Amino acid sequence: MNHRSGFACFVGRPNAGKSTLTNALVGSKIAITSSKPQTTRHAIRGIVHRDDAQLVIVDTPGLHRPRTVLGERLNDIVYSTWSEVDVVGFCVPANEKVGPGDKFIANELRKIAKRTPVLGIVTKTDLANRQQIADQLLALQEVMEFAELIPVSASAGFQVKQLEDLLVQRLPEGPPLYPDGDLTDEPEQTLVAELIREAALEGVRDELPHSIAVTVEEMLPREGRDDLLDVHAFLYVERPSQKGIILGHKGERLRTVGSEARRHIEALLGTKVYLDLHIKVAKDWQRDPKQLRRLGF
Ligand SMILES: Nc1nc2c(ncn2[C@@H]2O[C@H](COP(=O)(O)OP(=O)(O)OP(=O)(O)O)[C@@H](O)[C@H]2O)c(=O)[nH]1
Ligand SMILES: [Mg+2]
Repeated sequence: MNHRSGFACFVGRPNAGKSTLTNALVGSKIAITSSKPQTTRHAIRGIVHRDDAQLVIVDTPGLHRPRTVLGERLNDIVYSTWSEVDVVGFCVPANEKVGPGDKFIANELRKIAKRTPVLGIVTKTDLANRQQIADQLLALQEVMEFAELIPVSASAGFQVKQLEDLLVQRLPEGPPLYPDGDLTDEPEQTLVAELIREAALEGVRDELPHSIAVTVEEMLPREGRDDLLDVHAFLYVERPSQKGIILGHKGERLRTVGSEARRHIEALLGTKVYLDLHIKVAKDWQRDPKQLRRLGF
């Protein structure tokens, strides 16, 4: 049997379950997830290794109507990604109506569908009954023509393997693109910053999730110790009032965020971590190209 290798990408509205599905396929948490829209802010590659294939999944930000420069940047990432992959998965949750946002995405995808196969994926089937899932598959079929249609649940592990097979079938023949065992090509520093941002997203509402950005300034083994890593990070917000919310009463919220993030970082890196986390205000960074560049956008 010939070995296949190549790229797939998941697109869909914010919150459709793209990152959760990516993690389920890779079998490891490489992308952070949350119930807040626009959790993913860059294209994250996750790698699925099989004897007969190597499938690289590119998880992208949710496609949405942009309201800030950041929003425009996020959409640009999506457009530039799906023109470079071998197969696209269009994700729509089973428990939400197919709406104008999905129709907009379908219109965009139709432009590439001649060259690149597009699979229709109904996600989160554990949140819907059989009839709703069947109706959703029909509704999705209305918006564009798909190479395949498949319902999945990343949380329940339903049909994740089947989806993997469908994606692999669309890859060209070729040798592996990444070393055996690599689950992502994200730098450790980026993964750590994302885990901190994920912890900070927990329990915040309204505009605040969008205003949070995290940078890891330094990661160094503690001098004289080989079992402890010092991580120095900044958590950015856009306004002083937001700083107060993140800090919480006597700094209690920030401490919770820090210890939650530390737990995940220790699990990821397999070492003890001392997390030094400070809040900074970067006024309206989402709308300021100069600050966006400094934050890596
Ligand atoms: N019940 C259930 N919830 C799911 C499933 N997949 C994702 N979710 C939840 O849906 C929410 C959004 O999931 P994400 O994977 O972050 O969605 P996304 O499409 O990557 O979102 P953006 O990065 O913001 O575009 C999270 O709260 C997930 O836990 C699923 O199969 N079942
Ligand atoms: Mg995501």
